[in-house]
Amino acid sequence: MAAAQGEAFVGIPRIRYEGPDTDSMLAFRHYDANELVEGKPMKDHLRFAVAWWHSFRGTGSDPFGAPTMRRPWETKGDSLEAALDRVAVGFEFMEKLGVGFYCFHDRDVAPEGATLAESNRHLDAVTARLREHQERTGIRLLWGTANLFSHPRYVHGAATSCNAEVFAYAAAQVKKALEVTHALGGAGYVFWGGREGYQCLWNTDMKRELDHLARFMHMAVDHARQIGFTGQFYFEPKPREPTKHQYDFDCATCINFLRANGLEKHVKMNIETNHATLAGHEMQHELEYAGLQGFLGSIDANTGDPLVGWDTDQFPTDIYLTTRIMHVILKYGGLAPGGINFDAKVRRESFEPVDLFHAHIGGMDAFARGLKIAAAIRADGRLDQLVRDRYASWSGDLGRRIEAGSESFASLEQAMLAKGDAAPCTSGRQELFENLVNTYL
Ligand code: XUL
Ligand code: CO
Repeated sequence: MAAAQGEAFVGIPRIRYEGPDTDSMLAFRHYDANELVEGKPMKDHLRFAVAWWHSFRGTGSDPFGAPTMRRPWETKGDSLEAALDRVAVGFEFMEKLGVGFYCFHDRDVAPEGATLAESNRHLDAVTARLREHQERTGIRLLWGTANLFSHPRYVHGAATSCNAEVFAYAAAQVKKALEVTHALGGAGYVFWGGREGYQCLWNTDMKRELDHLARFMHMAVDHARQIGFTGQFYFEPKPREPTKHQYDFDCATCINFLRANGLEKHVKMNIETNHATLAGHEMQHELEYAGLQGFLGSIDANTGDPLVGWDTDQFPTDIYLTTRIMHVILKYGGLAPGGINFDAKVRRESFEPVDLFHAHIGGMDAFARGLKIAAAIRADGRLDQLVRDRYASWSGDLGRRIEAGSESFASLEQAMLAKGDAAPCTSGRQELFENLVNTYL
């Protein structure tokens, strides 16, 4: 195949659904964008997004080694010109992959300048370019965010810095990031803690830092209202890394923070698999917890390595994991306006451009299978019925009265004194439940 002018991913075709029997490794076996599941096209259930930072800025460097990625189009360093050229590369990738969305931090798409004003000019120039490509391709921005953690000014955090001018700078940066997200028609805006946390409690005024974080988020919400941005705000939990303790530890911590500070109407959760496991939770737990509280917003899809204790941000290929995720998402009515952002990076050993395709195809197929399996579990209804059976006593007289609030300790004491003991419990049948789930895989 002849390379189109300026083509970056030479020789890679548009990735198509070819079904499970295809021999091609550059095809979808399970993700068929328009196939209906529970009456809705797969693309609308899954709303896949590519993370600009990992896919187009990831270098493959790690704490022990230099960059490894071979990216033939990266010839102009971290300049504005390079950032502008990279937009075409990113959109070529997303068009060939067939995803509908992308996500970025301000500093992924445009380089930091010598001053805030210069950084803003860079961002404006790249935004114009992004907009052209969005219009050309129909690919949309799922969410934008600001990088408030890489620059040395953010050494002590941004909104929770001990330095008030750093707070002010971060506010200016988020103001601009919101405006750019709005200009690009972004469906959301994410707050991830970055360095909002602490390394040592002896030098930390936690109350003050948390108050500042809340003030910061209120200012963001106010500014969004002023500029007419109606996208969804998200808070992304992560328990640690880079700080020893991040204030956005897990969903329960974040939701408490939002409620305690009057932000609950404005902000939902953006839940990342590897962050959930770092917090000692399963992803299913985090989704379920956010869902039952009405805070399920969007997800950052990736996975960790059970033998490596940090945020390895690997592409998810485990169908059991994606089944669990999609089962909760279907239960709570879907993610829109959120979606599934692959906050994942190819391994530093996978340094060729084609590896970016293998990684995303694998993740998309894993989620497509998870979606179909979860829908089959729901259509069959046996799992739900078993759960309902387990709680059957709560549909009896006594259970209903307790749930309705018409019993008290005194009335329950009377009932149990009269009976002498509670009815015997039935088996939890965990193994049966687990075996049943495996029958759909
Ligand atoms: C970091 C992380 C971030 C957020 C956006 O672990 O997940 O990339 O998703 O700032
Ligand atoms: Co993330």
